[in-house]
Amino acid sequence: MPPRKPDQSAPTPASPTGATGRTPDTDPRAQTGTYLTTAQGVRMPDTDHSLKPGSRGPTLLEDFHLREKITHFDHERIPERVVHARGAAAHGVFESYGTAVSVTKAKFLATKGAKTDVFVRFSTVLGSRGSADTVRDTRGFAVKFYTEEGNFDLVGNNMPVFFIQDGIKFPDIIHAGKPHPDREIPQAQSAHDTFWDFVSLHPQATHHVMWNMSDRGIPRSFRTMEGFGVHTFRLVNAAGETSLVKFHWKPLAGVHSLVWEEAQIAAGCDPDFHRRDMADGIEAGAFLEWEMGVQVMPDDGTDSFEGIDLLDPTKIVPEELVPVQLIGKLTLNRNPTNYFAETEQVAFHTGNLVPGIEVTNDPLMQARLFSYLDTQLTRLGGPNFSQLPINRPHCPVNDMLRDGMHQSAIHTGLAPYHPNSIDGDEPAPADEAHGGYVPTPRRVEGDVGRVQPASFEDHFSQATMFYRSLTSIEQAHVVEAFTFELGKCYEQAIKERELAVLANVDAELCEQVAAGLGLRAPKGSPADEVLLSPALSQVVTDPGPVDGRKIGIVADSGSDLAGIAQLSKAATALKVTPLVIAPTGGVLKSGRRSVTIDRTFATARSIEFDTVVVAGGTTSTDIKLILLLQEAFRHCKSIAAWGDGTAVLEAARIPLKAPGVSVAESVDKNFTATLAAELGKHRAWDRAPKVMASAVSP
Ligand code: HDE
Repeated sequence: MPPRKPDQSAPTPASPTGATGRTPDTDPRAQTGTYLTTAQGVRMPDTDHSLKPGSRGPTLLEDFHLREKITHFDHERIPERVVHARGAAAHGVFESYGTAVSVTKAKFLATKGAKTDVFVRFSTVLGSRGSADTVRDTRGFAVKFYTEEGNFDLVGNNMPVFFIQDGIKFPDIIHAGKPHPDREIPQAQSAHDTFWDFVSLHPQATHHVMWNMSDRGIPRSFRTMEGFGVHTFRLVNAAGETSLVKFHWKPLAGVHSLVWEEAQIAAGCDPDFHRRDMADGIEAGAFLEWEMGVQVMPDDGTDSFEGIDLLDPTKIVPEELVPVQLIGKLTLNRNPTNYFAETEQVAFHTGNLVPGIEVTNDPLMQARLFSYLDTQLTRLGGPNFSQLPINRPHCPVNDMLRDGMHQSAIHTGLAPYHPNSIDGDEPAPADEAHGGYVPTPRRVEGDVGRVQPASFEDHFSQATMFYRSLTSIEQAHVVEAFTFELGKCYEQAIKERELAVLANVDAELCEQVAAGLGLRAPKGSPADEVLLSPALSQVVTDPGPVDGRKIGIVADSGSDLAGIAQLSKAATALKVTPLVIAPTGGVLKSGRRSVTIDRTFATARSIEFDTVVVAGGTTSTDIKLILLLQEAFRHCKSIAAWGDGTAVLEAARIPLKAPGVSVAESVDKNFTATLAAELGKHRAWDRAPKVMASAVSP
């Protein structure tokens, strides 16, 4: 073979901000040099005044600095994602337990102890990029694994099922869920006519709608969300044996949600509630953690398991039938440096697969395999977005793709085609033995038609299973959510049609929603007996971990500062953030002790705290504090006080004997242990029936 041309030496590498490797500062994330320059590196003496003839003259076209500055600004935005526009992300690591070796040859899963870099983006589906975090919606849970065999993207959600069974309906459901096309309202909501028009006309959406109307639609935090790959994947092990698999993410912090009123308050008080929570948690060392799990079903040629069609994305396989086996741990431990460069420009794609992980014929999955790359060509402005730092694989790439907008690689060689006799016939195709992605043969045959299997026609049995597997408080929340959302619709026919759908899920559910709407409950034919799946409920009786939670400590000038210091220390040791709330900002002092105030009564709102504790000696009864305590009580959060701080609770009319209300003489080990246990249960749900029935003050 002739050698490569001798004059094709590599150019001196320079980062996008001019680092050439010759300066001490070669970090491509950083700006280089200390002087202000143009994009061409020319130093500028003034960036505050445009170039004019005389101080009152018009601006000159020759002002290259002005033109460059404004032109670049004019193009700072890229199209937001058509769905999942609102998102937040973090870097981390995935460590394999090695237990998946029996089902997959994918090295990052099969090798015990293997550590793989990841970037994970969480999102809502419907809202625009600037919409609120806490709206009722499905959440995206997209994980990019930078494996040694190439990038694998698991582009999942926090719910295991989807609204539609065939990807061709995706534009329809999204057009229905997005704001109305005339006034562009409501933003980031499903509580409007077009959404309920669509889902009431599509019984296939029922199961997913049940999840959205449940507490899963309003997560407490990204760290308390479960994640699901949704579709069934085909995994292949080193011996070539295949299995059908559903992916799960199990949060170590447990699965917890907001209550609806909290979600609504947060949407106004802190629209960044979830992204702030994640960023603050990581900064405080309370990393977000999940275990990855798989449900493994035999690949026996039927693509189904015990009567459940595994190609139907509106169905789950209950964990009681097929347990989730844990195969690794994900830890998110680093915040992005730049939102746009990383979170906005990251491009996930269900077609980013590595050897050992394959797709199935799920018709929703099939459409996704087309959609992601396609949408990204527009969103990221051309075909070279895989070269962006956040999208680059962390393994060798030699792809023969050339040119195109924003090409940033300087390819050498003359023969980007295969085979060639000029560039040493490189790159060489890799067979399976050399790590090539060789799909397992799967036979496909049939008469072409716009058809679906009969097994896709059961739309209700799993919706019924989901509802009946919830605890009574969770069911009450589902009833409230349906009543709220349908109550926001104007068209009577839509409400009635959705009630007819609910009548096929559960008669009592339908009756309660109908009562709330002031309508008659239609008769349906819900399943009498369904398998119950306790794993679907998120209410816990045993306290779980409390990492990343927030405790509000109410104090004023008379408070017991030693007790506050002790409580803060105990909280910090549990990776819980203590925040002192006082009438004004500044510092509280007593003798030689001082405590910094984190929030004032004006800046604090109950939604920020998982627990509120009134310090001994506190006497303030400011109306904003009373409101804060009453909200925390209504939202079934644990509330506590020590010493004469209990008087403040009484002023807020909080019954000291109500479930989840703890009082003590002083801060001691018992008191902090009780608080940790209450916090670990997430809410005092025993309080809920009375609160909901307005049977207790406030
Ligand atoms: Fe997506 N989806 N989707 N989706 N999806 C996108 O890709 C699409 C579906 C999911 O944080 C888009 O780059 C179709 C199911 C997440 O960047 C787009 C269908 C699930 C994210 C797209 C589905 C998802 C997206 C928009 C039906 C859960 C955000 C921008 C066939 C398993 C990823 C983009 C991120 C984003 C298409 C259904 C999850 C348009 C056609 C089911 C988490 O390509």
